[in-house]
This record gives sequence, C-alpha cells and structure tokens, in this order.
Amino acid sequence: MPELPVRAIQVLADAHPKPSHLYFQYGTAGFRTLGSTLDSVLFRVGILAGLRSKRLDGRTIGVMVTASHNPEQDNGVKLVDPRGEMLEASWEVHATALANAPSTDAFIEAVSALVQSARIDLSKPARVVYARDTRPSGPALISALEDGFKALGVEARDAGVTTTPILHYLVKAINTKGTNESYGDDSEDGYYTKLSASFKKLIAGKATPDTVVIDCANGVGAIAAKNLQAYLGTSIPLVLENTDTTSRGKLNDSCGADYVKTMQRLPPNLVDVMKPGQRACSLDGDADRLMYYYLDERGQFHMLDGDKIAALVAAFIVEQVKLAGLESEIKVGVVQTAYANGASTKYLEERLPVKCVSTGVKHLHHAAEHYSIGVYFEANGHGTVLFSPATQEILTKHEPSTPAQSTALNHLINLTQLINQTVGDALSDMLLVEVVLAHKSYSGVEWNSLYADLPNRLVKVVVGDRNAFKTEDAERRLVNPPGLQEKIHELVRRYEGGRSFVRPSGTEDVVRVYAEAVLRAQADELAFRVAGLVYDEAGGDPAKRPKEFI
Ligand code: G16
Repeated sequence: MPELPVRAIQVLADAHPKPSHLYFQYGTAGFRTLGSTLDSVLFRVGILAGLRSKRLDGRTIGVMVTASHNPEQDNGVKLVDPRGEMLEASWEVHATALANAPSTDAFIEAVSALVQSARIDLSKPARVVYARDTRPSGPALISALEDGFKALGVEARDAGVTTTPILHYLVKAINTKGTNESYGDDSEDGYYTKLSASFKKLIAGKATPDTVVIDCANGVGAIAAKNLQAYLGTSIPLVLENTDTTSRGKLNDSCGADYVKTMQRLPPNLVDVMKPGQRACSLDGDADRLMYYYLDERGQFHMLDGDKIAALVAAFIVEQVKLAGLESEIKVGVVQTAYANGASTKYLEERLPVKCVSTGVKHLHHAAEHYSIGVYFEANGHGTVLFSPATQEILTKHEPSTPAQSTALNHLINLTQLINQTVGDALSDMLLVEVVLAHKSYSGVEWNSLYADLPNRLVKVVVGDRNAFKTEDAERRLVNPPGLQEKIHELVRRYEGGRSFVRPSGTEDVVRVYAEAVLRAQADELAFRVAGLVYDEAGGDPAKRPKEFI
C-alpha cells in the first residue's frame, strides 16, 4: 500500500506557509478573499484536488482560480467534481480543515486524517485540470497550486486562462470521453464548436438577431466571447465592449453583471454606445453570470435579470415539450432563491412547479436535477437548464408522429447541446436567450412585459462577524442573532407588498439585505431600514453608521 509522500509535501508546504492570523472558509463558491493572502490555500487545494481524484478512482477533478464578480484585488479557488458540478458538500469541510492547519506538521496530520477517514486508496492515479481568470494575482497562485500537484504527484492538465464554465465543460468532457455519454471534445475548440453548431441549427430559418452589445467586464469573458464570435460567423452580430483584460484596475470596475444588477443601471461607458431599442448584456469576471438590458425609445434603462431569463426560457421549453407531444412524459420545473423577484415567482408558479432553495449554484443545481427538465437561475444571472439522463433518452428515442412534432423534438435536442449543463454559462445563456427571442419574434420590450418586476433593493452591510448571522427556510428567516427576525418582520408589515430578508454572503465579508415593495421609494426605504437594524444589532460603530441606513 503506497504511503503519503510526506517528505515532498513537507518541503513544498514549508515554501507556502499559512498566514497565522487568517481563517479561510470554503464558502458559496470556494475560497475567496484578498488574492495576496491565498498562497498557502492554493498549495493545499492542489493536494486536496489530487486526493479527491484518487478517492474517485482517478477521475479528473477541476480547479478554477477566480474571484468572479469580486473586485480585482480578490481571488479565489474552487473545485469541480467529475460530472462538471460543484464539489460535493461533505468535502467543503475537508477543504476548510486543510486550509486552516496552522503549520506544515499540522497540515500533514490533517491530510493523513482525511486519507484515513475518506478511505482514500493512494495507489490510484490523481488527475486534475485547472485554469484561471485574468486577475493579476493569478499566475503566482497557479504556481502555488502546481507545487501542490507536484507534492502529491498529480497528473495535471493546464487549461490556461479561460472562463469558469469552459473549465466545467472540460471536466465533464474529459470524464465522459469515449463513453456513450460523451459531452463533447475535451478542448476549447470542442466547446465553441458545440455551442455555435447548435445555435446555428436552432436559428435556421429565423431572422438574423439584431446586434447584441456584450459588456465583457474587462475579464476573461472578453477572450472567450471573441473566440466564440469567430465560430458564430455571421449567424449573430455581436459588439464586444469592456474587453481590456490587461490594464490594472479595470476588471468588474463600473461594468459587468454584478454592477448592472446592484446599481440597476447601464455601465457608464455603454451610455454612448447603445441606441434606443438595442439589446445588450453584461458578463461577470469569469463569465458565469449574464444580465440583459435594453434602452427604450425614451432612452430609459430596463433590466432583464436571471428571473426574466428563467421566465423566458422555461416558457419556451414548456412550449416545445408540448409541441413535441411529450407533455405527459417530461415535467419542467424551475428553481429560484429568495432573491427572485416576487413578481417572477408569481408568474412562474401560475405555470409551473417552482422551488426555492438557498443561494449558491450548487443548491439550485441539485434541486433542478429532480425535474425532467430543471430550469434554474439566480436573480444575479447565474443559471442554466438541466435535462435529466432519462429525458435525454426520451428525446433520442421518441418517434414524432407529425412534422411539427419532429421540428420541436429537434429543437429540444439542439437545446441540450447549446446549453452548458454543468454550470451557469453567460455565453451559452446569451445564445439561448437569442434563440428564444428569435423564435418568439420578441424584442426586449415584449420579453420585459412577461411580468412587471416589483421594485427592489440589495444593500451590503459590513459587520464584525458575518458568521453570527444564521438563517433557515432557504435563507428567508434569520434565526441568529436572536430577536432580529421579529424586528424585520415588524418593519416589513408596514410596507405594501413588502418582503425582506438578511443573509451572510458566502463570497464577500458582508451581510446582504434584500427588500422589495410595490413602490420604488418604499423598497429603498425598507432595505435601508433593515440594513440599519442589522448594523445596530451587529455592533457596528455608531460613528461609522452609513447615513442612508435611516
Ligand atoms: C457565486 C455563486 C452564486 C452566488 C454568488 C453570490 O457567484 O456561484 O451562486 O449567487 O456567488 O453569493 P453570496 O451572496 O453568498 O456572496 P460568482 O459569480 O461570484 O461565482
């Protein structure tokens, strides 16, 4: 029975010491904090990824180095399981334990304990594919990660600088290669070919979509969008904006999906680019979120967020399932989080089964797997559609009895190719939206009028310890600090159509407050009042209390 290469781990671990004053937590999307503090975490994640692969019989694990929508100085790392989905929850605990072992000896002890408790057979191979986004701290962190691979003897494949969804795609493609579940060629070329070929089939015979402006957040999405553009050719005119991936300080700065969603306005540098009636969309820093919007004839901004994407896409899929004559066999459902606009939930619940789960793609993804076709989107634009294995089999075996059924069936089959079923993918989602708009002959206006959003506001509150905030009921109720939920409830009752909830962020050191109400001014007031309650309750310094926290 081979043993842990303790000596190699020791030597390399000593070169990546853990900062003694820091505690690292594997949160909503892996480890995420200031890039300059993550060296030891990356080294240790390299070893963890190798162990995870050994545990799964040498299947390939993904490692993505990114901090997505966070500011440029942050960075992060997350693991991707063999089917392309997020790391299994029980291993998040191991990740946190390994990252916080105070010394090299303690780290080796923690690794040995994991090998024992998870019954890892060290004779198995360890295979990992890894990538990073465009952050300046990326290269140094990758080299720490590679030291981790070296220490354990991992066979590692460098996927270079690419988007999070492409890395997820690669993981699934590598692990299904040569099987009858093959997900596609395990290369970027395979990814672009798969998306562009299915897109072209889906819009064949439809009018070419209007030009779409893509705000690439000055991140890795700019590189991927440019590559994709070459594969799409003239099938859809795209104008790429915010594509500066080399100047310091530009990533996600006053642009990108998170900016648009939280500010509820155009990125300032698009003001002169966009014409009335024109559609545009924003990616985030690693291109897994998508936010659409348009300016109306009066130049007014209208946002089409993840909830609107879910409504558009779910209705289209239901329609195609019916047209294909598969209504009784294929059940479509939608998964949302508490951030979903109340109006979207009402609209969807009148048409389909809808489930609410905690924030984080992993929660939505697992819930969506319970439907034949599960549509999941977070309001922030992170989401996709899952076709269960049984559904995919029905689609390939079903014999249509009319030409109309055959057309709809082909559309559904092509959708399974167009949609990145491993994780939210801004570029795949953008093409999906354009397909539906082309089929429905919708502009942004018709899409937006599916339902009217309730005015809402999202506020961040900086507190001493966000871990003091605990929630239940898919994050809709606070159970800690005691008594705070009752105070929030008391406030909410005073606002027509009022709803508000509070939860600790898993990616930033803040507590998030969401509120909505029938009137814009009321939604704002409710959000800031609840933020004030949170600030006071969490022991915020009265001298630093933000003025807007009424
Ligand atoms: C990540 C997760 C998303 C989540 C978001 C915000 O997104 O993948 O599921 O909605 O963080 O999470 P929180 O409110 O806990 O900070 P991304 O795009 O940053 O990777």
